Amino acid sequence: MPINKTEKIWFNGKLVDWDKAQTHILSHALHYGSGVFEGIRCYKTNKGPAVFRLREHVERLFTSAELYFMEVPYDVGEIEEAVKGLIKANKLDACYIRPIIYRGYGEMGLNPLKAPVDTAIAVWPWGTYLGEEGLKKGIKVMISSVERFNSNIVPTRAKATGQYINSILAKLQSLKSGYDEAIMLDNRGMISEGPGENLFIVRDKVIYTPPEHASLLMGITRDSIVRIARDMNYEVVETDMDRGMLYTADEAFFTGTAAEVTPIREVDGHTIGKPGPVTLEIQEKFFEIVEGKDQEYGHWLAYI
Ligand code: PPE
Repeated sequence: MPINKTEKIWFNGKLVDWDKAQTHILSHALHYGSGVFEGIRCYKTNKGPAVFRLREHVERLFTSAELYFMEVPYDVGEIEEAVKGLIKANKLDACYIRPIIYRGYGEMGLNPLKAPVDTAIAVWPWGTYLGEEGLKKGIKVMISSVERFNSNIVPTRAKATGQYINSILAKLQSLKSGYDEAIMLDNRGMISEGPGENLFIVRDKVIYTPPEHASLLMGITRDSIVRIARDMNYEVVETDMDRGMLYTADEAFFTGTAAEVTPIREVDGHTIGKPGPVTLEIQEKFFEIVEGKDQEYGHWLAYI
């Protein structure tokens, strides 16, 4: 998806011009994937721009850094303020937010401890991740033969740049096979998640989603949807799922910061159908909440 250029980028504590936010080609992270990042969204509300669950995202960023022994010269509060200040400086009322902490230029080789740790935050207006049409009508997915890594390979709790080559392979396989997106299985053959999304299914009005031990990233949208659905009196069950459970689901949808709530209409040629009532109800509620129209969840929004 194209990046829509804005004016400023926050880079190691300073606001720099977009085109000047550059790094050396011998940066450690470019060679070894030694960076951690977040994807956060800021929505337009009638009280101005508001960032959805900013605290939780920044905390996950620090958890990711810790898992890779990265010493971050900022704290959670400073990064939160930096995000807000940057959105203000770029005069945006809605945007995607991409903080990244990475091992920079100075050392080569697998011991990264002496390489500098650089921190940057970029913000730009970003549309629907899986297409406007996908969000409305649902997408076509395949179960990929690319297996999801497990936590004995790389920490599944971390959102590290290098970990995404696994996702990219699954995604490309699905695109080259004529699908919109992939679903990956874990090392036991149980359903894990999409390359950049968590998965939910609905059966007889009960909502199911794979558990953390299925090697998935514990999505903040996933957590939000579980809570929203329970507040709407749905039963939500975290359980291992095999592919048959997915193929025969009444409804299925992906969640994620970028993907928001995207319905799935087909898996490996099995028709799930057009977005169903539970998916649509949850999707509608999600957008009401992020757009500041539901006071009950007001504490999830950080106003600029
Ligand atoms: N699983 C993975 C592997 C993942 O990357 C994401 C977010 C999720 C689940 C959902 O997590 P959350 O956003 O906290 O609900 N993927 C981010 C990056 C996507 C990209 O293409 O880059 C995102 O949605 O921002």
